[in-house]
Amino acid sequence: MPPPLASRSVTTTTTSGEPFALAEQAAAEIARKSGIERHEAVIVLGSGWLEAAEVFGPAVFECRTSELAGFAPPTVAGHEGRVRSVVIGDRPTLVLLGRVHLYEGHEPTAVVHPVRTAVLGGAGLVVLTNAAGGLDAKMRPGQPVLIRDHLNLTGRSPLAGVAPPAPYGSRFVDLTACYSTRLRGLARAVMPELAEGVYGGFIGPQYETPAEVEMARRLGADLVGMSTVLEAIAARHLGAEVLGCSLVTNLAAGVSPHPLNHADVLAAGAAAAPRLARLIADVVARA
Ligand code: 8IG
Repeated sequence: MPPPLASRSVTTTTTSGEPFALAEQAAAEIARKSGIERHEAVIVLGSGWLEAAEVFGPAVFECRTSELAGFAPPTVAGHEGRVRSVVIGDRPTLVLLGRVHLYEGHEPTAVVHPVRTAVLGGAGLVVLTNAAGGLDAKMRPGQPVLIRDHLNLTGRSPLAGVAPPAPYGSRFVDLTACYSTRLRGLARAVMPELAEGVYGGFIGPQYETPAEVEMARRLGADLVGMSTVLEAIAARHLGAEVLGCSLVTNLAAGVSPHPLNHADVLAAGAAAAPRLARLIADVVARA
């Protein structure tokens, strides 16, 4: 028998136990606190995208993730740990301001807990944003790239461990169309010049060596980053449609003539993010 939910600390990171029950609990807490029974979409704002949050309109509800079951405290500058409710089109939408990463020492279950919470709370549409390094010398800082597919180079999975309990689907989840063709089409209808690429997800936190960047490129990656892939897997496992969008904030090591610097990455994101947030709002409204 699992321990009763009430015995769990609300700040526990989900390193073991019942990640799905904990996400159900957090979803119920969001519904109760916000007074909104279902949020139909969720937008995860990664580093550099936080400035764009206002573009989604006024918050009808907001709380700290520390008030919700199972959310790990973020440790990175630019990742605040708040959950906001907005209305996009006529769609109640959760905006997750900040995420947690494997490189902070969190387990995959903790990394995907916010996305699981949102999907179990009704979000059939999951938008994952991130900042990424570009592997193509023609890419420019500030350029958005739609994620067409990914390479999970982390060696981790949110579905490893105890099999998901009923009624959740098999952990042997099909990822043939991990990033929705339909949603990518909607995004390109809004912004026809939008590039598409394959996202290589590394564990980080160090940036790659030039040899690793060359490896990723030969394996088929167009972008490299430290997030997104585990969340996309968890969202697909729960049957949600996923849209991924990277903001290229630097050319990856060996492609860039300059050493990489986290402050530059954040600045490039801040400058470009509002326009991209409008793109995402348009897709959510039309989806
Ligand atoms: I922004 O060059 C950003 N995130 N792994 N490599 C990896 N992650 C990144 C990079 C990069 N730039």
